[in-house]
Amino acid sequence: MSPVCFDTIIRGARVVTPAGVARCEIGISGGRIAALGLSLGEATEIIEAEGLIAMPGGIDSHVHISQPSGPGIEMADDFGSATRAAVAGGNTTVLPFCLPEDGQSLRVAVAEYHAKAAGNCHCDVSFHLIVKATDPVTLGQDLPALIAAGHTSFKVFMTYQGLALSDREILEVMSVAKEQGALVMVHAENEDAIEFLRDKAEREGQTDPLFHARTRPVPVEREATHRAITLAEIADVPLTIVHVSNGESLEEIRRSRARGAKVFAETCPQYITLTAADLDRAGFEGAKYVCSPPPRAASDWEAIWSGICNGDFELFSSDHCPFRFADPAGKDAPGARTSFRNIPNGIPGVETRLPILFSEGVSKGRISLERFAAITATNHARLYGLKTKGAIMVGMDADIVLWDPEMTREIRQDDLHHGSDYTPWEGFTVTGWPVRTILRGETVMHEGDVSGVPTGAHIARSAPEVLL
Ligand code: DUC
Ligand code: ZN
Ligand code: ZN
Repeated sequence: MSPVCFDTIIRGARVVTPAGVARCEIGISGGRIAALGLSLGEATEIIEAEGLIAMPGGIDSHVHISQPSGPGIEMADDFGSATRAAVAGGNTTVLPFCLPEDGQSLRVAVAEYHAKAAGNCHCDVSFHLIVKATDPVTLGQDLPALIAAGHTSFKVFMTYQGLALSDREILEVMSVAKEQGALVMVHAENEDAIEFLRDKAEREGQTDPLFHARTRPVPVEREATHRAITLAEIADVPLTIVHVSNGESLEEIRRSRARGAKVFAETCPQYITLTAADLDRAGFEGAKYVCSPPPRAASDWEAIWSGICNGDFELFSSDHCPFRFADPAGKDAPGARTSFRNIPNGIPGVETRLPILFSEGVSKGRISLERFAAITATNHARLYGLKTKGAIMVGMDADIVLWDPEMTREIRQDDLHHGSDYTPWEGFTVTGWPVRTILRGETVMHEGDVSGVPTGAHIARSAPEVLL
């Protein structure tokens, strides 16, 4: 019998599979994982990976790219720069949100996002929808058509003027999700409470970046988390609470699960590494850390870690929402220095999500390699209907990232690939670094060099696994 000939064999790595960690070779053919075994034979390309760990390529299911951000404000990343940063950070798929401009239909917005992404992506992409209008065309025509075309998840907001939906509207959206087979994601913060606190802070002259955090305290998020889950129970749908920042909101999620609610939870690096004190840095530096929900207290890190370690969080995403700092189209927007209200809301993080969790989680012994793979890739694929992604298994897309678990580096803006001019993690030391990213069998990043050719594709998604 002639030896099997693969396109590529990865040899010598410890391989993280859903069945555990194995020392084996990975045979790749036609962009898919064709075999896992001890001695696979011949291949056109052999990747020697002795001392490295082979993980499923990261899936970051919460990023914002080229999103409309208000008059005169521009996101720091387009699809080229965001996905270049994504693969440099060990990701092979990202799920950005599609936000319609005011008055624009969701269908037209999705078509525009496809046009912006086409031919420019270094990793695969698929869009969540943001539902900000609940008119009959959006709910009765656009959403069903877009879900049928593979956009099987959407986010609703409980905060921000122009975006926040009422409870009734959220129920209407949830009922479309139930009928059409999609998963609802919720940004849970109480808009009225925030506006009350913001007006009061401004009246009292408390306008520095820190007051972004002070006017969005934990109860604002905890109450909305409870309400979102209650609405989902009334509508009888599962839901994802995104960017959970604190222990009290997580407690609401735990209590709801104990009574049978189907709730999934996501957290992000900022909630285990940053605090509200970062928004109080000298000068205008605090603006670099303005995001919502805001970073909390160090005591909340422990609560979030308990949820990461014990499985309460299915998802660890970046919430990459990048603005430039020294830029009037970014954090230094007109009025931003006179009130926190005018500071664009969001921080960059798609490139640093995985190294931060690997270092703080795996290298420090808090979580296993298997749990890392689950919350950075496998669960994202299952929850959001990416059938061929998220696991090193025969038949899956050969989306693989090779980690050097011993490499220690300082995160530095100068080394990053994103379009922002700063990172909130400047000088943060990590142990464990992604050294090669492989997308559908092809190396797209090696030792920090990202391939010049953007080979990423749009992926139409199936129904989320929880709905099947
Ligand atoms: N919510 C997000 O998910 N990202 C950035 C800003 C926000 O409010
Ligand atoms: Zn949000
Ligand atoms: Zn977000």
